[in-house]
Amino acid sequence: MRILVTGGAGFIGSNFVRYMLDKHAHCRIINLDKLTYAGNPDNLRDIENDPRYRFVKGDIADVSIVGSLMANVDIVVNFAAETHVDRSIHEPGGFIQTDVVGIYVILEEARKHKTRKIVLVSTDEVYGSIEKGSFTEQDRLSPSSPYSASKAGGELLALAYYRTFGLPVCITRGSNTYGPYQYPEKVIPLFVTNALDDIPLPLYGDGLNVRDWLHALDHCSAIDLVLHEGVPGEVYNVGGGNERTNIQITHMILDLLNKPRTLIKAVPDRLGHDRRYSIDCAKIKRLGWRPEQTFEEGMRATVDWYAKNEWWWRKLKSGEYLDYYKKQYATGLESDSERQQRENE
Ligand code: NAD
Ligand code: TDX
Repeated sequence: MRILVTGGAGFIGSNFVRYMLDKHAHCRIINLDKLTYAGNPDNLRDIENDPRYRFVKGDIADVSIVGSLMANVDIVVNFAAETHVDRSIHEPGGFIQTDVVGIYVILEEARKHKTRKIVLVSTDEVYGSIEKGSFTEQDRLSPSSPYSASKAGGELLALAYYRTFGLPVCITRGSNTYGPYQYPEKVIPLFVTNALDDIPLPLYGDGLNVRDWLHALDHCSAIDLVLHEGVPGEVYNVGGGNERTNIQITHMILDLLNKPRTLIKAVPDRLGHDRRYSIDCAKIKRLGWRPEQTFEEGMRATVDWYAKNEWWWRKLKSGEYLDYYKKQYATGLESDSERQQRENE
C-alpha cells in the first residue's frame, strides 16, 4: 500500500502517518506538506528515519509536484488545508487557494494517474449549525465561515469528479478533534497552554456553543477504515459522541491542571459563530467503526501531554503566533485602563 498523505506535518495528518506506520507493517507513505505556520516537522521527529516514510516539501496546488508524486502511489489521503476559522475571517484568500484550488489539482492529477482511492478529510462544519438533532450525510450543506465554505467547495468538486468521471473519492466529515500535536491556536491546546502559563483563557461570547469532540486516534482509525472499505462517491460522518459546551471544556481543563476559574476571560464572540455541531454517525458505524477513547480519559491524557511537552509548544508561541494572537485577541483581553486609553486616543 503506497499512500500519498498531504498535510501530514499538521495535527491530524501527523497522528495519521504515525498510526498507519504502526498499524500496517507494509505501508509506505509519502508526506507532501507546504509547512505553513501549522506544519511542523517536530510532529514526526520520531519516525522521520523510518525507511517506509518520505517527506516532500510542497504545495497541493502545484500541479507538477502533485503529478510526479501521484505517479508512484495507489492512494491519496488529503489533510492539507488552511484550518483555523478565525484566520479565515481575517484572510479568506489562502483558504480558497488551498481548500478549493488545491483539491482541484489533486482530483485532476488523481484522474490522470488512475489513483485507486482518494480520501478527502473534511469537517462537520460544512453542515453549519443545528439547534436540535444531528445532521446525516444526506443533509444539505450550509457552511457559515470562509473556512467551512472552502471545505464544502472542495467536497462538492470531489463529488462532481465522482459523478462525471467515476473518480473513486470518499469524503469524511470529522467533528472537532483533540489530542497531541495540535497547533495552540485551537481552543483545547490554546487554553491548556495559557492555563499552564497562568494567562487568561479567552472564551468567546457566552461560552455555550456546543462542539462534538473526537480523539485524533479515533479520527485516524475512521479514515483508515474509509480508505479500505469506503464506497466510492460516499460521504461518512465521523464524530466522537462527546458534545460539550465550551465552558464545560474550559472548566475541565482548569480542573485537570488545578488552576483557578478566574483565568477565564469572556471576550467578544466570533463572527458568524455556529451555535452547535452535531452529526449522526450511523453510516460509518455500519462499516464497523467505533471510537475507542472515552472523553474523560482522552482529555486527561491530552492535557498531560501538553504539560509534559513544553519543548513542543513553547517555541510555537512566538513570532507569527504572537502577531496573530494580538490581532485576534488584543481588544478582548485589554484591561479597563488600556481600553480607556485606547478610546481617548
Ligand atoms: P493543521 O492546520 O494542523 O494542519 C494542516 C497541514 O496542512 C499543515 O501541516 C500545513 O503545513 C499543511 N498545508 C496547508 N496548506 C497546504 C498546501 N497548500 N499544500 C500542502 N500542505 C499544506 O490541520 P488539522 O487540524 O490537522 O486538520 C487536517 C484536516 O482535517 C484538514 O483538512 C481539516 O479541514 C480537517 N479537519 C480538522 C478537524 C480539527 O478539529 N482539527 C476536524 C475535522 C476535519
Ligand atoms: O480562543 C478561542 N475561544 C473560544 O471560545 C477559540 C480559538 C475558540 N473558542 C471557541 C470557538 C468554538 O466554539 O471554541 C470552539 C472551538 O473552536 P476552535 O478550536 O477554533 O474550533 P472550531 O472553530 O470548532 O473548528 C475546529 O473543528 C472543526 C477546527 O479548527 C476545524 O479545522 C475543524 O474542521
